[in-house]
Amino acid sequence: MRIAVVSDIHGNLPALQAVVADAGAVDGWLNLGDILSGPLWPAETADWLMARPAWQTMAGNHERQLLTLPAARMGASDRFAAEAITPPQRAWLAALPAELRPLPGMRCVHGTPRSDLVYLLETVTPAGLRPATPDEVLARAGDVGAPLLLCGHSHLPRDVALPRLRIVNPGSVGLQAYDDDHPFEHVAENGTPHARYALLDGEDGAWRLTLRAVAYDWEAAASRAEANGRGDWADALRTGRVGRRAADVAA
Ligand SMILES: [Mn+2]
Repeated sequence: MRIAVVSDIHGNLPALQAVVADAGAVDGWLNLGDILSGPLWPAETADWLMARPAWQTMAGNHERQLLTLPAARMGASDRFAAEAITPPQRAWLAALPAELRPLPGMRCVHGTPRSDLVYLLETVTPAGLRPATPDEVLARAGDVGAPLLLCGHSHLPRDVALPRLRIVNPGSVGLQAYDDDHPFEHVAENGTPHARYALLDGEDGAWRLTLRAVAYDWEAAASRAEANGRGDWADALRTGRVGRRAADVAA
């Protein structure tokens, strides 16, 4: 059995299509949320996913935010997506579950089992982002009830093996770097513009993981971000590193 895992697509449809082409024939797709928000192709990405009902898709914090926050309190990425999507697309988002249990022994969350805003495998400090310690990971994970936990949110591909729990973050399909100021200023950077995702091969809990990095037309995505006033996204899409900061470009 081969399962493909994606997360944090963020409206980057060409990156998603390149990932799908790279994966080839698989037995299932899991999508861990943060699907549309950003200055790229939110409506087109929604249509593409809505046409694939066999995919198991869940919501992330950005789906929750763009469905529930008043426009004045939304960040620029959520606002762009909220203004771009149609009522049927909004209804599709609203019906997405907040987590998935796609197979026995496998559980999927966006951030941690308790929060879609907390990184599971990284810790934010006043000095920036660092890998979480095993004790921090276990405290945030709680009683997972499954030996394999899949998570997203930080955009950083990781495979962390603890004594009775393996945690995999497939990385982000659509955005390889960003900056954030909660609870402290920090950046997440993968260092190259390639779309990230994961393949799981195996049966009955003995999964073999492959973390993939896929080339796509990131210049087209960066140009679109630039045209939509998001130089921070354009820099991140072209390089996988933070250049211009979100606070410096977002209205
Ligand atoms: Mn997220």
